[in-house]
Amino acid sequence: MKIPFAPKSRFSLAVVVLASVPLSSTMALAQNPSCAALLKANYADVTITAADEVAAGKLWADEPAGPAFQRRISPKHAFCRIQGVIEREIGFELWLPTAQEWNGKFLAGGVGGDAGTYNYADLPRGIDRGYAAATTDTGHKAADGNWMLGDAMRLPNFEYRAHHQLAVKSKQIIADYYSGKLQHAYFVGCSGGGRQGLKEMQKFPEDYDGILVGAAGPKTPEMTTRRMWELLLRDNNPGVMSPQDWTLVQQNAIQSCDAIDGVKDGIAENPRQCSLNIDALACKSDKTAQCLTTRQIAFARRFYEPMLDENGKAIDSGLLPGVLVDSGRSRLAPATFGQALRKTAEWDGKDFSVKNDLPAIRRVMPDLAADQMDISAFVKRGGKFIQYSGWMDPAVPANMVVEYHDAVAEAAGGRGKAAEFARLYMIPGMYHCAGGPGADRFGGAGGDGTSLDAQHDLLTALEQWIEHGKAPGSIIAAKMAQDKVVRTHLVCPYPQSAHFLGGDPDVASSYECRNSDGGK
Ligand SMILES: [Ca+2]
Repeated sequence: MKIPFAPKSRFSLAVVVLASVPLSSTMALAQNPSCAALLKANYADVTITAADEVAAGKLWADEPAGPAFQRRISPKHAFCRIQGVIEREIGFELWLPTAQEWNGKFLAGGVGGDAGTYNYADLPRGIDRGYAAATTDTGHKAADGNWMLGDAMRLPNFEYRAHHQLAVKSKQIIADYYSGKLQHAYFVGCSGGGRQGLKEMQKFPEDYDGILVGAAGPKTPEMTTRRMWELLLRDNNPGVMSPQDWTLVQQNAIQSCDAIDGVKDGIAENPRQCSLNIDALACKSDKTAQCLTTRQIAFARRFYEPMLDENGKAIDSGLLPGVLVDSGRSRLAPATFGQALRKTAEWDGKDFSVKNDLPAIRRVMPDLAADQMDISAFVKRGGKFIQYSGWMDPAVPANMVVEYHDAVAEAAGGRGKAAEFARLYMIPGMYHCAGGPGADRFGGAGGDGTSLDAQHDLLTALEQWIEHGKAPGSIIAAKMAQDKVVRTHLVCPYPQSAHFLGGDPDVASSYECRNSDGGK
């Protein structure tokens, strides 16, 4: 169904008017389509609950300073804000720039964790770049801690359906609103939002031309199992390791490899070259802040080694040396194994078993995994795919991200083939999506880079690749403090990493990209 105004006839009327007025009046031609009229629009399975004109810079009150992806930013440009529901529960927002400012493109923003919220960082970013931009809560609200026990569609909506629906419905509304052809569609997201992007690329290759995802866990069932296993391991062994002890393990590992990149700065460019070296930390006599007991060493080692099931079978590749073991409590893991699997909100974790629970969750949530290696359908359409992740991410193990990239490359016929459509940037010293000692601002999900060119902003790099055939190379990431750049760093496309050449270690131009074997 079309919305109840006829943009085409309106525009032809404008052309008639144009013929009889001076040229300077043509700016008035591209009037905005009616935002309010969308309230009465009729799209199958879509309920539009609000359609409001928002003036430039007037969406939210000022937000306190913090990482861009946690802020709610008011677009600097006016737009039409649509809020609505797809099917029964898939909440969504679609923001439409003015007809004059629309760049002919669509940008969707994913949301992380257990979703239930909107991506209010990439939507304003999209509007200010001229995109029609959309986001979905994936079919439930974060305020409902027991959402997995509700409507039967919530699990498949969360796994993959909501974002496909968002893409399909948004494209229909955009086409009608502007009465114009959509040129390109992009997806950006981090963490759970990254997984949503992988899923779109794998399952609905026609939805997006460009996918930009960070900290995207392809093997989410295994990753969620690890989160649960870690959580229970800590709960069942309270106080074995203090936060200072974990930091000791981390710093000891970083020291083993820090200088390999040419500069001892506390950051390992490629932590795959590091060793855990944990036995060297054994106390000679009494426990001090600088050493660990035998029990502590055995306990800590389990977090870094591959997770084993009850039969001793390795389920993953473990955490890299130098990663600080996360002491946070996942909400998603207990909900997945309690609510989704055992259909209860009261699960205490006592009967958790890696051997049984991992296959069970694969059965109950068959589309939670986003590890399809063959993405040829996406590639054949001209699709391009940029992935990034923090080498020091404790939640989405870096090994898992790298292994997926390698598997996609292998399925495509080798690294050379994969380079035609895929890039992976592993960010030294960065934690989950952002944060950590490394430079973490480069225009991934959550906000623009320090300038809108392909070297400082990954979304621009993806646009350039798709729209102008310019393949991305190394990028320059910035470390921010109080909204000022305090350091820049060269980030190389995997499998390369940056090597220090001399000069100021806090400036990207003091580095060059090399392969791990030293070659360029
Ligand atoms: Ca270093």
